[in-house]
Amino acid sequence: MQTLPELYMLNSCPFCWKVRGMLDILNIEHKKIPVNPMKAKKTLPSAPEWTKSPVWRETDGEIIVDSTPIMQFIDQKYNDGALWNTTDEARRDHWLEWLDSKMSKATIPILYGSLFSALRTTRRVAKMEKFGFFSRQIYAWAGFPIMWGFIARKRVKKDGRKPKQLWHDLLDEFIGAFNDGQFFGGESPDMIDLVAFGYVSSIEPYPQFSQVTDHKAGMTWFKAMKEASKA
Ligand SMILES: N[C@@H](CCC(=O)N[C@@H](CS)C(=O)NCC(=O)O)C(=O)O
Repeated sequence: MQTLPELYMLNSCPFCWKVRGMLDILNIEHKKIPVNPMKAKKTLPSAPEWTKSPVWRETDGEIIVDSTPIMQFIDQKYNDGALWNTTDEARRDHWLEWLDSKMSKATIPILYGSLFSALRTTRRVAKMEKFGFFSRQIYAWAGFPIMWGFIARKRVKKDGRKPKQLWHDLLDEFIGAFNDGQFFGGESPDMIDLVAFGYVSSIEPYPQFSQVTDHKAGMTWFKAMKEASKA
């Protein structure tokens, strides 16, 4: 009998961090179930239709997939939709789309964009994940050429900016969209803050995060978000 809702997740997955930030801020008791990406088809309750992480499973067995819909579901069920509700839907929808298309694509360049950073990241990932020893080794050593060789290099080249510059530009743009208050949502965070917080948090465990921490306004917001999730 499942007594708590479950989050199927991967520590290295930025989309999972989006949901994790929301669970922290709303203080929702849940169980985290690590997913071994090489066994996702067997582990995820949404398979075979959906084999990506995160997946959310309610205690009554209801399954929700895809990070943004999961966040909307959780906000609705546990929080009366207060994080999603706004008086300016066009602004919210525009920035949600911006985050899920632009910021989401910036995590791979900073983590895997150079040979050295890709090596550091894959080894850190292998340490951080909870799946078995052999899977972790395969992930670390096979993941590295895939992430660096095929995905990250292409993305960095296409963008033309160094990953650090890309992040500073993104944070300038995001913080520039704030009205009054220290959050996108004003005096307190809203769904858009949480989506951005998830993407930024997903790079925090890695040494490359130091390239982001010298963005002053970005870090002031990031720290305020952390405080909000502890409160
Ligand atoms: N749009 C999805 C993307 C999720 C996603 O791509 N997750 C990755 C891990 S970071 C994954 O599970 N990839 C495996 C696959 O694509 O089969 C979301 O926001 O949840």
